[in-house]
Amino acid sequence: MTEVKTVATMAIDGQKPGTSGLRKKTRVFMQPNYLENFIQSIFNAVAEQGVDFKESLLVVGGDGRYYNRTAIQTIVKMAVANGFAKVMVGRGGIVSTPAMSAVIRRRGAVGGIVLSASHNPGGIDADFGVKYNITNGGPAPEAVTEQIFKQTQQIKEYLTIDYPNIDLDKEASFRVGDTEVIVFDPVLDYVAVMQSLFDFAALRRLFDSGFRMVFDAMHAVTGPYAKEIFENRLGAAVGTVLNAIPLEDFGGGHPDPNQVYAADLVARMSGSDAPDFGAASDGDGDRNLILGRDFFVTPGDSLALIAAYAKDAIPGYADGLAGIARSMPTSSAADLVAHSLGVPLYETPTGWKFFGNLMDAGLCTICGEESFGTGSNHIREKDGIWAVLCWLSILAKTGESVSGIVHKHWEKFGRNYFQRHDFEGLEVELANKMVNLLREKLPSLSGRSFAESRVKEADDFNYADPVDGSVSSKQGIRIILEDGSRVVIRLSGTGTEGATLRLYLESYKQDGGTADIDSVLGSLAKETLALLELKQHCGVEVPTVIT
Ligand code: VG1
Ligand code: CO
Repeated sequence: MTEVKTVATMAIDGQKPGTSGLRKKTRVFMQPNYLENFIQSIFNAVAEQGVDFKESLLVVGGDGRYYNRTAIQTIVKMAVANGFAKVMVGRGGIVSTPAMSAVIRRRGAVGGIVLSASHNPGGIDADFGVKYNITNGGPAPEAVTEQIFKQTQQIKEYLTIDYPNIDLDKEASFRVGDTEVIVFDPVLDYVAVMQSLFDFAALRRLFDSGFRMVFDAMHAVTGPYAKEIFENRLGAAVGTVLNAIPLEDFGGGHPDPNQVYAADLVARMSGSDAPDFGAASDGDGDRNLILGRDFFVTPGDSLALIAAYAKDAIPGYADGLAGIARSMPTSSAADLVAHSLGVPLYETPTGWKFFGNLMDAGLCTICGEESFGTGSNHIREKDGIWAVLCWLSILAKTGESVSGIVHKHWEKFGRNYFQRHDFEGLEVELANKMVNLLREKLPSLSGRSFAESRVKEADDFNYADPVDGSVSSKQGIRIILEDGSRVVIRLSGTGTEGATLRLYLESYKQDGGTADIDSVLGSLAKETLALLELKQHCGVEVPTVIT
Protein backbone atom coordinates (compact mmCIF):
# COMPACT_ATOMS: atom_id res chain seq x y z
CA MET A 1 0.00 0.00 0.00
CA THR A 2 2.89 2.30 0.61
CA GLU A 3 4.67 1.36 -2.57
CA VAL A 4 5.73 4.53 -4.37
CA LYS A 5 3.79 5.20 -7.55
CA THR A 6 5.28 7.36 -10.29
CA VAL A 7 2.50 9.14 -12.12
CA ALA A 8 3.19 10.66 -15.54
CA THR A 9 2.04 14.27 -15.93
CA MET A 10 2.57 17.27 -18.17
CA ALA A 11 3.53 20.84 -17.37
CA ILE A 12 0.54 23.13 -16.76
CA ASP A 13 0.74 26.79 -17.74
CA GLY A 14 0.38 29.63 -15.29
CA GLN A 15 1.65 28.06 -12.06
CA LYS A 16 3.65 31.16 -11.21
CA PRO A 17 3.38 32.20 -7.55
CA GLY A 18 2.30 35.82 -7.00
CA THR A 19 2.68 38.18 -4.02
CA SER A 20 1.91 35.30 -1.67
CA GLY A 21 1.87 31.82 -3.17
CA LEU A 22 -0.15 30.38 -6.04
CA ARG A 23 -3.79 31.54 -5.97
CA LYS A 24 -6.41 30.35 -8.42
CA LYS A 25 -10.08 29.56 -8.59
CA THR A 26 -10.83 26.41 -6.56
CA ARG A 27 -12.05 24.61 -9.68
CA VAL A 28 -8.69 25.27 -11.32
CA PHE A 29 -6.94 23.56 -8.41
CA MET A 30 -9.42 20.68 -8.68
CA GLN A 31 -8.38 19.88 -12.27
CA PRO A 32 -6.51 16.60 -12.70
CA ASN A 33 -2.85 16.90 -11.65
CA TYR A 34 -3.04 20.66 -11.00
CA LEU A 35 -2.33 20.46 -7.26
CA GLU A 36 -0.06 17.43 -7.65
CA ASN A 37 2.10 19.21 -10.24
CA PHE A 38 2.57 22.24 -8.04
CA ILE A 39 3.33 20.23 -4.88
CA GLN A 40 5.83 17.99 -6.70
CA SER A 41 7.42 21.13 -8.14
CA ILE A 42 7.86 22.51 -4.62
CA PHE A 43 9.49 19.23 -3.55
CA ASN A 44 11.70 19.20 -6.65
CA ALA A 45 12.82 22.78 -6.01
CA VAL A 46 13.62 21.98 -2.37
CA ALA A 47 15.48 18.81 -3.37
CA GLU A 48 17.49 20.84 -5.88
CA GLN A 49 18.81 22.88 -2.95
CA GLY A 50 20.37 19.70 -1.61
CA VAL A 51 17.81 18.94 1.12
CA ASP A 52 17.66 15.30 2.14
CA PHE A 53 14.01 14.45 2.72
CA LYS A 54 14.99 11.39 4.75
CA GLU A 55 16.18 13.78 7.45
CA SER A 56 13.41 16.31 7.04
CA LEU A 57 10.15 17.34 8.64
CA LEU A 58 7.39 18.93 6.56
CA VAL A 59 4.41 20.72 8.15
CA VAL A 60 1.06 20.85 6.36
CA GLY A 61 -2.10 22.77 7.12
CA GLY A 62 -4.52 25.33 5.83
CA ASP A 63 -7.20 27.85 6.65
CA GLY A 64 -10.07 25.36 6.48
CA ARG A 65 -11.56 26.58 3.23
CA TYR A 66 -13.30 24.29 0.73
CA TYR A 67 -10.85 21.71 -0.72
CA ASN A 68 -8.47 22.10 2.26
CA ARG A 69 -9.02 18.57 3.54
CA THR A 70 -8.83 16.92 0.13
CA ALA A 71 -5.64 18.78 -0.70
CA ILE A 72 -4.06 17.79 2.62
CA GLN A 73 -4.71 14.10 1.94
CA THR A 74 -3.07 14.44 -1.48
CA ILE A 75 -0.06 16.26 -0.03
CA VAL A 76 0.49 13.78 2.81
CA LYS A 77 0.58 10.88 0.34
CA MET A 78 2.96 12.76 -1.94
CA ALA A 79 5.20 13.68 1.01
CA VAL A 80 5.40 10.02 2.07
CA ALA A 81 6.20 8.98 -1.51
CA ASN A 82 8.89 11.65 -1.73
CA GLY A 83 10.51 10.17 1.37
CA PHE A 84 10.05 12.77 4.12
CA ALA A 85 11.07 11.41 7.53
CA LYS A 86 8.18 13.17 9.25
CA VAL A 87 5.03 15.00 8.24
CA MET A 88 3.09 17.06 10.78
CA VAL A 89 -0.51 17.90 9.93
CA GLY A 90 -2.65 20.35 11.87
CA ARG A 91 -5.68 18.77 13.52
CA GLY A 92 -8.75 19.28 11.35
CA GLY A 93 -6.32 20.53 8.71
CA ILE A 94 -6.38 23.91 10.43
CA VAL A 95 -3.09 25.79 10.74
CA SER A 96 -3.02 29.57 10.55
CA THR A 97 -0.23 31.21 8.58
CA PRO A 98 1.45 32.63 11.71
CA ALA A 99 1.08 29.31 13.54
CA MET A 100 2.71 27.56 10.57
CA SER A 101 5.64 29.93 10.85
CA ALA A 102 5.88 29.30 14.61
CA VAL A 103 5.68 25.52 14.20
CA ILE A 104 8.33 25.39 11.45
CA ARG A 105 10.70 27.36 13.67
CA ARG A 106 9.99 25.54 16.93
CA ARG A 107 10.08 22.05 15.43
CA GLY A 108 13.03 22.61 13.11
CA ALA A 109 11.04 21.74 9.98
CA VAL A 110 12.56 22.08 6.53
CA GLY A 111 9.42 23.94 5.52
CA GLY A 112 5.67 23.99 5.44
CA ILE A 113 2.78 24.09 3.02
CA VAL A 114 -0.10 26.43 3.81
CA LEU A 115 -3.31 25.92 1.89
CA SER A 116 -4.96 29.29 1.75
CA ALA A 117 -5.99 32.12 -0.50
CA SER A 118 -5.91 34.31 2.61
CA HIS A 119 -8.57 37.04 2.53
CA ASN A 120 -10.05 35.83 -0.79
CA PRO A 121 -13.45 34.11 -0.39
CA GLY A 122 -13.66 30.30 -0.17
CA GLY A 123 -15.89 27.69 -1.80
CA ILE A 124 -16.02 25.58 -4.94
CA ASP A 125 -16.68 28.71 -7.01
CA ALA A 126 -14.30 30.93 -5.04
CA ASP A 127 -10.55 30.82 -4.42
CA PHE A 128 -7.89 28.40 -3.28
CA GLY A 129 -4.16 28.80 -2.80
CA VAL A 130 -0.90 27.09 -1.91
CA LYS A 131 2.02 28.80 -0.23
CA TYR A 132 5.40 27.31 0.64
CA ASN A 133 7.25 28.51 3.72
CA ILE A 134 10.97 27.88 4.11
CA THR A 135 13.11 26.79 7.08
CA ASN A 136 13.13 30.22 8.72
CA GLY A 137 9.31 29.98 8.87
CA GLY A 138 8.76 32.71 6.29
CA PRO A 139 7.21 32.76 2.83
CA ALA A 140 9.55 31.47 0.14
CA PRO A 141 11.55 34.41 -1.23
CA GLU A 142 11.50 35.22 -4.93
CA ALA A 143 14.57 33.12 -5.73
CA VAL A 144 12.75 30.05 -4.39
CA THR A 145 9.36 30.82 -5.97
CA GLU A 146 11.21 31.24 -9.29
CA GLN A 147 12.77 27.78 -8.85
CA ILE A 148 9.37 26.31 -8.08
CA PHE A 149 7.89 27.97 -11.16
CA LYS A 150 10.75 26.61 -13.27
CA GLN A 151 9.97 23.13 -11.98
CA THR A 152 6.28 23.52 -12.90
CA GLN A 153 7.35 24.20 -16.49
CA GLN A 154 9.40 21.04 -16.84
CA ILE A 155 7.58 18.53 -14.63
CA LYS A 156 7.00 15.09 -16.18
CA GLU A 157 5.96 12.97 -13.21
CA TYR A 158 4.99 13.06 -9.58
CA LEU A 159 5.25 10.58 -6.75
CA THR A 160 2.41 9.33 -4.58
CA ILE A 161 1.13 6.21 -2.82
CA ASP A 162 -2.18 4.37 -2.84
CA TYR A 163 -3.30 4.72 0.73
CA PRO A 164 -6.54 5.37 2.57
CA ASN A 165 -7.17 8.91 3.80
CA ILE A 166 -5.76 9.61 7.24
CA ASP A 167 -8.01 10.72 10.11
CA LEU A 168 -7.39 14.45 10.33
CA ASP A 169 -9.57 14.98 13.37
CA LYS A 170 -7.75 12.92 15.98
CA GLU A 171 -4.36 13.82 17.37
CA ALA A 172 -2.17 10.80 16.69
CA SER A 173 1.19 9.64 15.49
CA PHE A 174 1.57 6.69 13.14
CA ARG A 175 3.81 5.34 10.41
CA VAL A 176 2.95 5.33 6.77
CA GLY A 177 5.74 3.48 4.99
CA ASP A 178 8.99 4.99 6.27
CA THR A 179 7.34 8.27 7.24
CA GLU A 180 6.09 9.26 10.68
CA VAL A 181 2.81 11.14 10.27
CA ILE A 182 1.73 13.26 13.24
CA VAL A 183 -1.67 14.92 13.55
CA PHE A 184 -1.09 17.67 16.12
CA ASP A 185 -2.73 20.71 17.70
CA PRO A 186 -0.94 23.81 16.37
CA VAL A 187 -2.77 26.08 18.83
CA LEU A 188 -0.44 24.96 21.63
CA ASP A 189 2.76 25.88 19.78
CA TYR A 190 1.29 29.25 18.90
CA VAL A 191 0.10 29.99 22.44
CA ALA A 192 3.57 29.15 23.77
CA VAL A 193 5.15 31.73 21.45
CA MET A 194 2.61 34.39 22.52
CA GLN A 195 3.26 33.61 26.19
CA SER A 196 6.98 34.11 25.66
CA LEU A 197 6.36 37.68 24.41
CA PHE A 198 3.39 39.08 26.33
CA ASP A 199 2.58 39.54 30.02
CA PHE A 200 -0.52 37.31 30.16
CA ALA A 201 -1.08 38.13 33.87
CA ALA A 202 -1.26 41.86 33.13
CA LEU A 203 -3.67 41.26 30.25
CA ARG A 204 -5.80 39.08 32.52
CA ARG A 205 -6.00 41.93 35.00
CA LEU A 206 -7.20 44.18 32.19
CA PHE A 207 -10.12 41.85 31.46
CA ASP A 208 -10.76 41.33 35.21
CA SER A 209 -11.19 45.09 35.53
CA GLY A 210 -14.21 44.97 33.19
CA PHE A 211 -12.48 45.76 29.90
CA ARG A 212 -14.66 44.60 27.00
CA MET A 213 -13.50 43.39 23.62
CA VAL A 214 -14.96 41.72 20.54
CA PHE A 215 -12.87 39.73 18.11
CA ASP A 216 -14.34 38.68 14.77
CA ALA A 217 -12.71 35.49 13.49
CA MET A 218 -14.87 35.80 10.35
CA HIS A 219 -15.49 32.01 10.31
CA ALA A 220 -11.88 31.64 9.28
CA VAL A 221 -8.80 30.08 10.80
CA THR A 222 -8.24 32.22 13.91
CA GLY A 223 -11.37 31.05 15.79
CA PRO A 224 -9.71 28.22 17.75
CA TYR A 225 -6.60 30.33 18.46
CA ALA A 226 -8.56 33.37 19.57
CA LYS A 227 -10.91 31.38 21.83
CA GLU A 228 -7.98 29.73 23.55
CA ILE A 229 -5.99 32.92 24.04
CA PHE A 230 -8.60 35.60 24.70
CA GLU A 231 -11.33 33.63 26.44
CA ASN A 232 -9.54 30.68 28.06
CA ARG A 233 -6.15 32.16 28.93
CA LEU A 234 -6.88 35.87 29.38
CA GLY A 235 -10.36 35.60 30.87
CA ALA A 236 -12.25 37.67 28.31
CA ALA A 237 -16.00 36.99 28.55
CA VAL A 238 -17.29 33.91 26.75
CA GLY A 239 -18.64 35.18 23.44
CA THR A 240 -15.84 37.70 22.98
CA VAL A 241 -14.79 35.75 19.90
CA LEU A 242 -17.44 36.01 17.19
CA ASN A 243 -17.80 33.65 14.22
CA ALA A 244 -15.29 31.37 15.92
CA ILE A 245 -15.96 28.19 13.95
CA PRO A 246 -13.94 27.88 10.73
CA LEU A 247 -16.29 27.16 7.82
CA GLU A 248 -15.42 25.99 4.31
CA ASP A 249 -17.02 29.06 2.76
CA PHE A 250 -16.34 31.44 5.69
CA GLY A 251 -20.11 31.65 6.16
CA GLY A 252 -20.45 33.11 2.67
CA GLY A 253 -18.39 36.14 3.75
CA HIS A 254 -15.23 37.73 2.53
CA PRO A 255 -12.66 37.06 5.28
CA ASP A 256 -10.86 40.35 4.74
CA PRO A 257 -10.66 42.37 7.97
CA ASN A 258 -11.24 45.92 6.83
CA GLN A 259 -14.01 48.47 7.28
CA VAL A 260 -15.83 47.17 4.21
CA TYR A 261 -15.84 43.41 4.77
CA ALA A 262 -15.92 43.53 8.58
CA ALA A 263 -18.86 45.95 8.51
CA ASP A 264 -20.73 43.97 11.22
CA LEU A 265 -17.85 44.44 13.61
CA VAL A 266 -17.58 48.12 12.75
CA ALA A 267 -21.30 48.48 13.56
CA ARG A 268 -20.85 46.69 16.90
CA MET A 269 -18.05 49.10 17.75
CA SER A 270 -20.19 52.16 17.26
CA GLY A 271 -22.08 54.04 19.97
CA SER A 272 -21.40 54.74 23.61
CA ASP A 273 -22.24 51.19 24.80
CA ALA A 274 -19.81 49.63 22.36
CA PRO A 275 -16.98 47.50 23.78
CA ASP A 276 -13.63 49.17 24.50
CA PHE A 277 -11.81 47.38 21.74
CA GLY A 278 -12.64 45.52 18.53
CA ALA A 279 -10.45 43.42 16.28
CA ALA A 280 -10.65 40.94 13.42
CA SER A 281 -8.40 38.68 11.42
CA ASP A 282 -8.45 37.27 7.88
CA GLY A 283 -8.84 33.84 6.25
CA ASP A 284 -5.42 32.54 7.28
CA GLY A 285 -4.94 34.63 10.43
CA ASP A 286 -2.10 36.89 9.37
CA ARG A 287 -3.98 40.18 8.95
CA ASN A 288 -5.56 42.30 11.66
CA LEU A 289 -8.13 45.07 11.98
CA ILE A 290 -7.92 47.32 15.05
CA LEU A 291 -10.93 49.36 16.19
CA GLY A 292 -11.73 51.54 19.16
CA ARG A 293 -15.19 52.79 20.05
CA ASP A 294 -16.27 54.66 16.90
CA PHE A 295 -12.66 54.67 15.80
CA PHE A 296 -10.64 52.94 13.08
CA VAL A 297 -6.87 52.64 13.41
CA THR A 298 -5.17 52.62 10.01
CA PRO A 299 -2.64 49.80 9.60
CA GLY A 300 0.13 52.37 9.05
CA ASP A 301 -0.69 54.10 12.33
CA SER A 302 -1.03 50.74 14.08
CA LEU A 303 2.48 49.76 12.97
CA ALA A 304 3.87 53.10 14.16
CA LEU A 305 2.12 52.86 17.53
CA ILE A 306 3.12 49.25 18.19
CA ALA A 307 6.72 50.19 17.40
CA ALA A 308 6.53 53.27 19.62
CA TYR A 309 5.15 51.41 22.66
CA ALA A 310 6.79 47.97 22.24
CA LYS A 311 9.76 48.56 24.54
CA ASP A 312 7.67 49.84 27.47
CA ALA A 313 4.47 47.86 27.06
CA ILE A 314 5.55 44.39 25.86
CA PRO A 315 8.11 42.27 27.75
CA GLY A 316 9.24 40.50 24.55
CA TYR A 317 10.62 43.81 23.26
CA ALA A 318 12.02 45.19 26.54
CA ASP A 319 15.49 45.40 24.97
CA GLY A 320 14.21 47.80 22.31
CA LEU A 321 13.98 47.41 18.56
CA ALA A 322 16.82 46.78 16.12
CA GLY A 323 14.90 48.48 13.33
CA ILE A 324 11.50 48.83 11.71
CA ALA A 325 10.50 47.73 8.20
CA ARG A 326 7.47 48.59 6.12
CA SER A 327 6.38 47.88 2.59
CA MET A 328 6.89 50.81 0.26
CA PRO A 329 3.20 51.77 -0.16
CA THR A 330 2.67 51.76 3.63
CA SER A 331 2.46 55.24 5.20
CA SER A 332 5.60 56.82 6.61
CA ALA A 333 4.16 57.06 10.13
CA ALA A 334 6.57 54.32 11.19
CA ASP A 335 9.51 56.28 9.75
CA LEU A 336 8.86 59.08 12.25
CA VAL A 337 8.86 56.60 15.12
CA ALA A 338 12.05 54.92 13.85
CA HIS A 339 13.66 58.34 13.68
CA SER A 340 12.64 59.22 17.23
CA LEU A 341 13.87 55.84 18.51
CA GLY A 342 17.13 56.28 16.62
CA VAL A 343 16.75 52.98 14.73
CA PRO A 344 16.86 52.31 10.98
CA LEU A 345 13.75 52.10 8.82
CA TYR A 346 13.69 49.72 5.85
CA GLU A 347 11.38 50.15 2.88
CA THR A 348 10.63 46.91 1.01
CA PRO A 349 8.39 45.85 -1.88
CA THR A 350 4.86 44.62 -1.13
CA GLY A 351 4.72 41.10 0.30
CA TRP A 352 5.94 39.63 3.58
CA LYS A 353 8.64 37.55 1.84
CA PHE A 354 10.82 40.65 1.63
CA PHE A 355 11.04 41.06 5.44
CA GLY A 356 12.55 37.60 6.06
CA ASN A 357 16.15 38.45 5.23
CA LEU A 358 16.06 41.64 7.30
CA MET A 359 14.78 39.77 10.34
CA ASP A 360 17.15 36.81 9.87
CA ALA A 361 20.07 39.27 9.74
CA GLY A 362 18.88 40.97 12.93
CA LEU A 363 18.33 44.29 11.13
CA CYS A 364 14.71 44.79 12.06
CA THR A 365 12.35 43.70 14.80
CA ILE A 366 8.91 44.97 13.80
CA CYS A 367 7.44 45.02 10.28
CA GLY A 368 4.18 46.06 8.71
CA GLU A 369 2.16 46.59 5.57
CA GLU A 370 -0.76 48.90 4.84
CA SER A 371 -2.82 45.83 3.91
CA PHE A 372 -3.63 45.14 7.58
CA GLY A 373 -0.47 43.14 8.24
CA THR A 374 1.80 43.64 11.25
CA GLY A 375 4.33 41.33 12.82
CA SER A 376 7.75 40.91 14.33
CA ASN A 377 10.80 38.68 14.40
CA HIS A 378 9.05 36.23 16.78
CA ILE A 379 8.11 34.41 13.56
CA ARG A 380 8.55 35.20 9.86
CA GLU A 381 4.95 35.96 8.90
CA LYS A 382 2.56 38.74 9.72
CA ASP A 383 0.48 37.82 12.71
CA GLY A 384 -3.09 38.96 13.38
CA ILE A 385 -3.49 37.77 16.99
CA TRP A 386 -0.02 39.07 17.86
CA ALA A 387 -1.08 42.56 16.73
CA VAL A 388 -4.21 42.32 18.89
CA LEU A 389 -2.09 41.29 21.90
CA CYS A 390 0.21 44.26 21.21
CA TRP A 391 -2.78 46.59 21.32
CA LEU A 392 -4.14 44.98 24.49
CA SER A 393 -0.70 45.47 26.06
CA ILE A 394 -0.64 49.14 25.08
CA LEU A 395 -4.17 49.64 26.43
CA ALA A 396 -3.28 47.84 29.67
CA LYS A 397 -0.11 49.87 30.10
CA THR A 398 -1.59 53.30 29.38
CA GLY A 399 -5.12 52.82 30.70
CA GLU A 400 -6.29 55.01 27.83
CA SER A 401 -8.81 54.44 25.05
CA VAL A 402 -7.81 53.42 21.53
CA SER A 403 -8.75 56.83 20.11
CA GLY A 404 -6.99 58.60 23.00
CA ILE A 405 -3.74 56.77 22.25
CA VAL A 406 -3.91 57.52 18.52
CA HIS A 407 -4.76 61.20 19.02
CA LYS A 408 -1.86 61.62 21.43
CA HIS A 409 0.41 60.05 18.82
CA TRP A 410 -0.82 62.44 16.11
CA GLU A 411 -0.23 65.40 18.47
CA LYS A 412 3.34 64.32 18.99
CA PHE A 413 4.33 63.06 15.54
CA GLY A 414 1.79 64.61 13.17
CA ARG A 415 -0.59 62.47 11.10
CA ASN A 416 0.03 60.59 7.89
CA TYR A 417 -3.40 60.73 6.27
CA PHE A 418 -3.60 57.53 4.25
CA GLN A 419 -6.09 55.65 2.10
CA ARG A 420 -5.96 52.82 -0.37
CA HIS A 421 -8.38 52.84 -3.30
CA ASP A 422 -8.85 49.51 -5.07
CA PHE A 423 -10.38 49.14 -8.52
CA GLU A 424 -11.20 45.45 -8.87
CA GLY A 425 -12.27 43.37 -11.84
CA LEU A 426 -10.40 45.31 -14.54
CA GLU A 427 -9.47 43.63 -17.79
CA VAL A 428 -5.91 42.40 -17.40
CA GLU A 429 -4.61 43.60 -20.76
CA LEU A 430 -6.19 47.03 -20.46
CA ALA A 431 -4.87 47.50 -16.92
CA ASN A 432 -1.35 46.44 -17.92
CA LYS A 433 -1.39 48.77 -20.89
CA MET A 434 -2.56 51.68 -18.72
CA VAL A 435 0.18 51.14 -16.13
CA ASN A 436 2.82 50.75 -18.85
CA LEU A 437 1.77 54.04 -20.41
CA LEU A 438 2.07 55.74 -17.05
CA ARG A 439 5.51 54.23 -16.62
CA GLU A 440 6.56 55.86 -19.90
CA LYS A 441 5.30 59.23 -18.68
CA LEU A 442 7.27 59.16 -15.43
CA PRO A 443 10.44 60.96 -16.61
CA SER A 444 8.36 63.90 -17.85
CA LEU A 445 6.39 64.38 -14.65
CA SER A 446 8.95 66.02 -12.45
CA GLY A 447 8.25 69.72 -11.79
CA ARG A 448 4.69 69.49 -13.03
CA SER A 449 1.95 70.88 -10.77
CA PHE A 450 -0.05 68.16 -9.04
CA ALA A 451 -2.72 68.25 -6.31
CA GLU A 452 -1.89 71.68 -4.86
CA SER A 453 1.83 70.96 -5.03
CA ARG A 454 4.46 69.91 -7.57
CA VAL A 455 5.96 66.55 -8.53
CA LYS A 456 9.35 66.22 -6.91
CA GLU A 457 10.14 62.71 -8.13
CA ALA A 458 8.34 60.01 -10.08
CA ASP A 459 9.79 56.54 -10.47
CA ASP A 460 9.18 52.80 -10.42
CA PHE A 461 10.33 51.30 -7.14
CA ASN A 462 13.35 49.01 -7.38
CA TYR A 463 14.55 47.15 -4.32
CA ALA A 464 18.00 45.82 -3.67
CA ASP A 465 17.90 43.49 -0.68
CA PRO A 466 20.54 44.81 1.76
CA VAL A 467 21.32 41.27 2.94
CA ASP A 468 21.73 39.17 -0.20
CA GLY A 469 21.83 41.91 -2.84
CA SER A 470 18.99 40.42 -4.89
CA VAL A 471 17.13 43.00 -6.93
CA SER A 472 13.36 43.21 -7.45
CA SER A 473 12.26 45.74 -10.02
CA LYS A 474 8.93 47.34 -11.03
CA GLN A 475 7.53 47.10 -7.50
CA GLY A 476 5.15 50.05 -7.73
CA ILE A 477 5.08 53.49 -9.33
CA ARG A 478 5.70 56.37 -6.92
CA ILE A 479 4.80 59.99 -7.45
CA ILE A 480 6.30 62.07 -4.67
CA LEU A 481 5.27 65.72 -4.30
CA GLU A 482 7.22 68.67 -2.99
CA ASP A 483 4.91 68.99 0.02
CA GLY A 484 5.73 65.41 1.03
CA SER A 485 2.45 63.91 -0.21
CA ARG A 486 2.73 60.72 -2.20
CA VAL A 487 0.81 58.42 -4.50
CA VAL A 488 1.76 54.83 -5.23
CA ILE A 489 0.22 52.90 -8.10
CA ARG A 490 0.51 49.13 -8.56
CA LEU A 491 -1.40 46.10 -9.73
CA SER A 492 -2.29 43.39 -7.24
CA GLY A 493 -0.46 40.08 -7.32
CA THR A 494 -2.93 38.02 -5.28
CA GLY A 495 -6.13 38.11 -7.33
CA THR A 496 -7.62 35.18 -9.22
CA GLU A 497 -9.86 37.06 -11.62
CA GLY A 498 -9.09 40.11 -13.77
CA ALA A 499 -6.72 42.80 -12.54
CA THR A 500 -6.95 44.98 -9.44
CA LEU A 501 -5.45 48.44 -9.51
CA ARG A 502 -4.35 49.79 -6.16
CA LEU A 503 -3.84 53.51 -5.51
CA TYR A 504 -2.18 54.37 -2.23
CA LEU A 505 -2.62 58.00 -1.18
CA GLU A 506 -0.69 59.69 1.60
CA SER A 507 -0.41 63.22 2.91
CA TYR A 508 1.37 64.31 6.06
CA LYS A 509 0.09 67.14 8.27
CA GLN A 510 1.02 68.45 11.68
CA ASP A 511 -2.56 69.39 12.49
CA GLY A 512 -3.32 67.12 15.44
CA GLY A 513 -4.95 64.72 13.01
CA THR A 514 -8.40 66.27 13.08
CA ALA A 515 -8.90 67.14 9.39
CA ASP A 516 -11.42 65.27 7.23
CA ILE A 517 -9.48 62.55 5.43
CA ASP A 518 -11.52 62.69 2.23
CA SER A 519 -10.81 66.39 1.83
CA VAL A 520 -7.11 65.93 2.60
CA LEU A 521 -6.69 63.17 -0.01
CA GLY A 522 -9.42 64.08 -2.51
CA SER A 523 -7.39 66.06 -5.02
CA LEU A 524 -4.53 63.57 -4.87
CA ALA A 525 -6.96 60.79 -5.86
CA LYS A 526 -8.59 62.86 -8.58
CA GLU A 527 -5.36 63.94 -10.24
CA THR A 528 -3.93 60.43 -10.16
CA LEU A 529 -6.99 59.03 -11.93
CA ALA A 530 -6.73 61.76 -14.53
CA LEU A 531 -3.04 61.06 -15.06
CA LEU A 532 -3.69 57.33 -15.41
CA GLU A 533 -6.68 57.97 -17.68
CA LEU A 534 -8.41 55.16 -15.82
CA LYS A 535 -11.84 55.95 -17.23
CA GLN A 536 -10.57 56.06 -20.83
CA HIS A 537 -8.59 52.82 -20.49
CA CYS A 538 -10.71 50.69 -18.19
CA GLY A 539 -14.13 52.32 -18.24
CA VAL A 540 -14.38 52.84 -14.47
CA GLU A 541 -13.73 55.73 -12.15
CA VAL A 542 -15.12 54.74 -8.75
CA PRO A 543 -13.08 52.48 -6.46
CA THR A 544 -14.71 49.17 -5.50
CA VAL A 545 -13.10 49.19 -2.04
CA ILE A 546 -11.58 52.01 0.00
CA THR A 547 -9.55 51.14 3.09
C1 VG1 B 1 -1.82 41.91 -0.99
C2 VG1 B 1 -1.32 43.03 -0.11
C3 VG1 B 1 0.07 42.72 0.41
C4 VG1 B 1 0.04 41.37 1.16
C5 VG1 B 1 -0.52 40.30 0.25
C6 VG1 B 1 -0.68 38.98 0.95
O1 VG1 B 1 -1.00 41.77 -2.12
O2 VG1 B 1 -1.31 44.25 -0.81
O3 VG1 B 1 0.51 43.76 1.24
O4 VG1 B 1 1.32 41.01 1.58
O5 VG1 B 1 -1.80 40.69 -0.24
O6 VG1 B 1 -1.47 39.08 2.10
P1 VG1 B 1 -1.39 42.38 -3.56
O7 VG1 B 1 -0.29 41.93 -4.48
O8 VG1 B 1 -2.73 41.86 -3.88
O9 VG1 B 1 -1.42 43.86 -3.38
V1 VG1 B 1 -2.47 37.80 2.54
O10 VG1 B 1 -3.08 38.09 4.11
O11 VG1 B 1 -3.54 37.81 1.28
O12 VG1 B 1 -1.47 36.45 2.46
CO1 CO C 1 -3.78 36.51 5.00
